[in-house]
Amino acid sequence: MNLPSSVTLIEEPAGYPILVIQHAAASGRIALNGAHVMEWTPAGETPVLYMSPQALLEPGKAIRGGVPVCWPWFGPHPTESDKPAHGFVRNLMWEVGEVTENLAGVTLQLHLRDSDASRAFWPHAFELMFEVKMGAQLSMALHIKNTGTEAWSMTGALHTYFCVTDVTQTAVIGLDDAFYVESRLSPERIEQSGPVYFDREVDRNYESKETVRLLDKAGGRTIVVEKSGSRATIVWNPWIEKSKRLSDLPDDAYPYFVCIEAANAAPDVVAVHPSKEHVLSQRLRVTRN
Ligand code: TA6
Repeated sequence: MNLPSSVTLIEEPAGYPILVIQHAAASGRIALNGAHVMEWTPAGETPVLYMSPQALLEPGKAIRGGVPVCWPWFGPHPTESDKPAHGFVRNLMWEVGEVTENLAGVTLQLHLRDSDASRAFWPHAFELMFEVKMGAQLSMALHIKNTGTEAWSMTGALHTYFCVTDVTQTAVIGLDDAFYVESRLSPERIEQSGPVYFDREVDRNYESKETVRLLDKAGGRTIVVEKSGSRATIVWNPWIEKSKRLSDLPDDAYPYFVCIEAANAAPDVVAVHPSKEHVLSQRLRVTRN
């Protein structure tokens, strides 16, 4: 593995490889388990991605925080409840491809293709290439290629956990007038009016392609989330009761993060034909209020 000077590979804990980025523009960490961006801290900023202090760092387990890569389905498996939520690629070990650096930051490519392990969950042939550009901004692009002979359909998400200082003083701006469904509880489409605020569990799938802003009023900053290849934006905070049900999240952690997820989620289901590619991507940046 040929790594530039600002990137090192560690095992922490043993048997759990993590790429550590220390660049003048930003620092960060990416676990090879799930090609999971765990940390991104632009120079002069505080961490942008939330990581649970109880996150499990074990091969085959999803990490509570950072940016879980959810694919080839978002949420529960549509028909088979015994399959893992949010697909299986966040639980598999990815391979490191090209890693380069320049004055702006570091570009890392990670790869995953179908295998006996993947076929245990999903019968199709695929190649994924996840490209992460880490610097003053953070860009992530999931390149999804159908290497088989028949078309298949997918959903997925870049399930990003953002640090906030106080979720009750936080708003998501940019979804005004978009329709959403809540928590998969009901198919009722509700129209958003104004910013999204948090005073209960919020678990919404918005029909939106738009850039959104996460206004962390108490923290004095705004995180801008631009995206492409996505017509669904998921907004989630578990609030009190759901937090208690998540063993890898402290009960009192819910005030300190919001998930905003660039997604392909029903009704935004994507068909990929043989030799064709779909790209789901997002770009994050931080501004001071
Ligand atoms: O993106 C929101 C959501 O679908 C919530 O319903 C909640 O389940 C969250 O994902 C976390 O899912 P996970 O499988 O990572 O615990």
